[in-house]
Amino acid sequence: MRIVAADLLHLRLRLRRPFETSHGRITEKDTVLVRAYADDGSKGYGEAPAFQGPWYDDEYTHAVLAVLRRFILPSVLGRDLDGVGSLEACYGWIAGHHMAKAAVEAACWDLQAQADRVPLHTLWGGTARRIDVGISLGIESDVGALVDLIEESISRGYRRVKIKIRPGWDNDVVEAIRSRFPSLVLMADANSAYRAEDLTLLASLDEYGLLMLEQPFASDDLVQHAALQRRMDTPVCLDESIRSIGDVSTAIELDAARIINVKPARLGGYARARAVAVECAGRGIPVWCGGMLETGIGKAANIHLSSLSAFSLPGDTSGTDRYFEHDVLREPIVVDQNGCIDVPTGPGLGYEIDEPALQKLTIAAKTLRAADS
Ligand code: OSB
Ligand code: MG
Repeated sequence: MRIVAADLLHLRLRLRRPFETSHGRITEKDTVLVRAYADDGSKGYGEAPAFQGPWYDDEYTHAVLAVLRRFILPSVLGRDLDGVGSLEACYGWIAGHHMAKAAVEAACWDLQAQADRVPLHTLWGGTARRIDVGISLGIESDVGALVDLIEESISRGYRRVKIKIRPGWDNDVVEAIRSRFPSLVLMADANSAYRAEDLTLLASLDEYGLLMLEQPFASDDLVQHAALQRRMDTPVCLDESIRSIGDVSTAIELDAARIINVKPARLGGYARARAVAVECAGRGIPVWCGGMLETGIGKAANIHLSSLSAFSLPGDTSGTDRYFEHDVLREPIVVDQNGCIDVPTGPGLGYEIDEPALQKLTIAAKTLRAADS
């Protein structure tokens, strides 16, 4: 396979509802799409779902665009690729920039799956026909608003709810939600908002029977996560801390996490995400597929990945209708009344792209070509 050209697309999508985490609130989501053209004329899509600012991790929209344009795409364009496995030889020398790399890698997987006429999950060994998903709800102005959102989510079929917490929006909120929804499968995500002195407060969340507590401390502070895990029965889950297989080994060695959030974008692509998931499953650590408020293109690939047997917990792959007014797929991704999404069976991503809609959402575009094509 040879990639002869690629469109680098910067999209801006208005969120249906502002999304607030411990880092602040966003009302629109930027994302970067790579549309890669193979020498046989086929098109593959990949998404780098970084945010406008570097608050989740150190990547952000304009950094993704710059590194793709200056380094990653030039390293790939025009090269003879023996499948996705050859990408490492092209851009393995580039440090970091996992989300940018993940977009190119996903586009290559899409091209390869289309060439083989199989859905992505077949290339990855995924076997589930439908996947369990949940919904991640942001911080609201008051608990009543969050209760309403949870009720609406349950009525739409979601059976696992994640709420965001931060100092001042934690214990009381979890207590109120738990008393209102005694049997709900509930979890909390702090996006690194806590410090060592909060250990006792966090350990007291044990009484609410959470499915897990996600990333309470800084991404580079595994020792603190281990200290908390020693003091609580609720499994600690790591998100931001996990960027490689090595990070998984360190976390397990330290008993800093008993569950891992596998995000292909953060990990640098689907091959690495799959390797992390398989490693975790082999070591008895349940995994689930996280989300980055992706468009349908990113979510579609995540659905295929989630069909691997290692993914034993519901992921943050909600229906496309919950994120944006207008998405980039012709048909929405829908969650059924059992909180499940059907894994598509068509070639590649298995969903059709709505090109006119995609174009309307694009605020900047640049085409890169192989130097010799
Ligand atoms: O930490 O999982 C996270 C959204 C933006 C940044 C970080 C996170 C999230 C979510 C929502 O929790 C996931 C989704 O529904 O895409
Ligand atoms: Mg998280």
